[in-house]
Amino acid sequence: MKNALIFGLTGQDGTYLADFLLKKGYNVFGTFRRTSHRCFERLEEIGIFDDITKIKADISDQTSINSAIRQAKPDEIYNLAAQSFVGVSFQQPILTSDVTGLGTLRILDSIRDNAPDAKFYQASSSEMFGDFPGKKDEKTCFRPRSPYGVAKVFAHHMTNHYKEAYKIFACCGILFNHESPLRGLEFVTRKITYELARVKYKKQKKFSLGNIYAKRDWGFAGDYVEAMWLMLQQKNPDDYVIATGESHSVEEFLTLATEFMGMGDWKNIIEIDKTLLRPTDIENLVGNSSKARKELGWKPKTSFKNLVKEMVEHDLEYVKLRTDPLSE
Ligand code: NAP
Ligand code: F7E
Repeated sequence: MKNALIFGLTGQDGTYLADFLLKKGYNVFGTFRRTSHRCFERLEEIGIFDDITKIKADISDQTSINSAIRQAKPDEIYNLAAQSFVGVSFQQPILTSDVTGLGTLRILDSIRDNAPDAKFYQASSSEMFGDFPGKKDEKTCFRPRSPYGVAKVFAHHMTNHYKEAYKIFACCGILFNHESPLRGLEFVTRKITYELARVKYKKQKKFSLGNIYAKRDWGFAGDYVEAMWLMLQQKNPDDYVIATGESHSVEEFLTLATEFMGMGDWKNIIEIDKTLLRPTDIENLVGNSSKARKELGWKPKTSFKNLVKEMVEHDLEYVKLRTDPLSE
């Protein structure tokens, strides 16, 4: 039985990946941070909490990274841990660089000393491309437009450097936006489905959004974790773009979600709040994942429409059952 170690177990992707690896028969270890409240809601929601060995580690702390790697004795290590919210990276650029950028280097350096034969997956991001025009693939230049994007470019290059210099089997998955019912509440898709459900149940009247004209290539997180695993099963390590190849605006997502909720015109519910606009945003991000489709045999299974529908159905139940409003 193979051992897998996931940094960032408690996040959206960590939860889907843990579930996927358990189904493949892996012994799954995952890290979580010390917090003043429980952080295992997602693992509990999909019923895998008891199946994973949980290790306390923070990727800004080298000692705990080393212990996690020594304890798990991993065949495969997935680095999904990050300060992953682009908006906050403008307010906390130093923390973002430390966690999202240097955190990856700390893990790589620990692998070199403690698990040189482990295969390593790095969660790179389409945010690294910034406003480079057209469909992006593995050869497109990076022109990041946020502290988060800059930190991910650092981590991406550092991963490739360790691969070359120390022969670590390391892959970067350059993933475009991927969403799900387990998406964090501050990301725009989940914010929309969660807040709309609250309006529907009369728990609030309105909510605010920022740049609703921005377009993203939105896939389903459950489909994307399979691509992470496939990269580590190849003969040679390489980097891959993972995307649907379609982009939709925030406004389109909002319109479709409102329809699926069976609600009227969203113009009566939404206010545009200028404080939610970012100092620099990316107007349109769309990826070309031909290489992954050809070499990994991967393709997305969930359409944009079904993704929105699934998130709406989830949040209609989720909000109905909750007595403690999360956004207040
Ligand atoms: P997420 O839901 O925000 O999860 C991030 C994870 O990182 C959480 O488990 C979080 O722990 C953990 N974390 C944060 N700071 C940490 C620290 N200092 N030490 C250890 N762990 C820490 O993000 P996601 O959507 O699952 O994304 C997974 C990875 O893919 C991230 O690296 C993200 O940047 C990258 N990515 C995401 C997308 C996307 O569209 N989802 C696209 C491209 C790349 P807590 O639960 O305690 O906060
Ligand atoms: O924003 C606009 C916002 O925060 C999408 C992360 O997973 O994907 C994600 O980053 C767009 C932006 O995701 C609101 O300005 C409008 O143009 O959902 P988001 P993101 O910034 O694309 C990449 C690939 C990652 O790697 C990241 O980790 O929507 N937008 N109004 C809004 N965004 C938010 N959050 N909230 C709003 O009210």
